[in-house]
Amino acid sequence: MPLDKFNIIESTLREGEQFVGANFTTADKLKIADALDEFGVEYLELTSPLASPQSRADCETIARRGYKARILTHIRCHKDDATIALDTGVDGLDVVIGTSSMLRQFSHGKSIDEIIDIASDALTWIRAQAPDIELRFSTEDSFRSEERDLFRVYLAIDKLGVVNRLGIADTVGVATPMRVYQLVSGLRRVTNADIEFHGHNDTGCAIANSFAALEGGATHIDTSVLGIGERNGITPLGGFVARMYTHNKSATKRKYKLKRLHKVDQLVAEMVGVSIPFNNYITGVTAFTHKAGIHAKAILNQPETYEILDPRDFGMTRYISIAHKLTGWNAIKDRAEQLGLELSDAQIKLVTQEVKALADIKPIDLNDVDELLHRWAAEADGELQIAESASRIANRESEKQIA
Ligand code: HCA
Ligand code: CU
Repeated sequence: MPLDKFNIIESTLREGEQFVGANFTTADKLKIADALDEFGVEYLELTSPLASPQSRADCETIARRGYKARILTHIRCHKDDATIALDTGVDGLDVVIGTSSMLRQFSHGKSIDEIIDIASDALTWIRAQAPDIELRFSTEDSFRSEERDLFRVYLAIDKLGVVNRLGIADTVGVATPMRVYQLVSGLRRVTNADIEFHGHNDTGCAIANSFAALEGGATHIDTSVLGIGERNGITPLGGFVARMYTHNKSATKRKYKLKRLHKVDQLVAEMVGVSIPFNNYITGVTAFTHKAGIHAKAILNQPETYEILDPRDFGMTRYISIAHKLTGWNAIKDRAEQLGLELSDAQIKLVTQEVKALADIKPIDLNDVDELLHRWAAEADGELQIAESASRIANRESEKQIA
């Protein structure tokens, strides 16, 4: 399957609500849902309607709002949960049950056989109630589950023919891309169902793991804005989109309104009381900032030399930092041109040396560079005037002599 056929299940309104700073009001949720729908994600996943009366009302409101994105809610593997969830009018249910020995021992206490029985019963019942709903079954903490247990569960559920999608969850962020690829491609070989991957980012692998899942045959990837979620969260929407843009620029540009990403990141950052991290994918303040002279020179000639993402596609702008000791004369020359100052290359090289010498003594900023450039330009101007008047005088002298 080509990797461009993937779907984003945007879970800011479910996993993201599990972020410690998130406390979304109905109005907040609608703003987030509107922004994500405009951006173009294929699905929005919402907190279970059983979480609170407001959560239930919000599910109903969002399900009725007429978004292009399909609306899902996330529930435990219980018929009672499913009944309430179906009543909200959502397009699909994401059903989850823990399969790892940890969760079996310390959470629900069920054996694998019991899990299969409970899940088969609940899922068959849900399908009977709602023949057209999108139904997903996922195993929580899949990567600390015995692989043979996992496959027994997935195969038993798949065989029922009632679910559209099987989910794999790296609940604790322990997986690596190779493991994800291996597990997803193993599952791909035994099922025709869609495959979803949900990856936590505890060890920084969430984006790479999501990509490896697609390479292994997954069809759906869970994200949240800025990656917010339990602990340090899951695959961030922006970082995942950066990865997919790099894989296939035109397909990703067609799928999503990339210029809206900054607004989405900013909106959610403000709502949960954080700033967009300086080194965030695409929207971080340094994401398109270049510094070293060698980089600056090449960037000025051809941005692709050091940029795999075109900032313009995301409505962002490139910045070349020139006020430091690593600067180079090409960048200083570019700045002189921006300021409309005429200096020869030899003069620009001397200014560059002065900038470096000054930066060795103290931290400097663009004003210091500009001041040096202006001073040099004024001096150069002065020298030119002296030279011009000297040549005019010399000319007059020689005219006199001829006369
Ligand atoms: C959690 C549940 C979950 C569910 C993922 C899924 C996880 O622990 O809060 O339904 O695919 O990380 O396992 O978010
Ligand atoms: Cu999770």
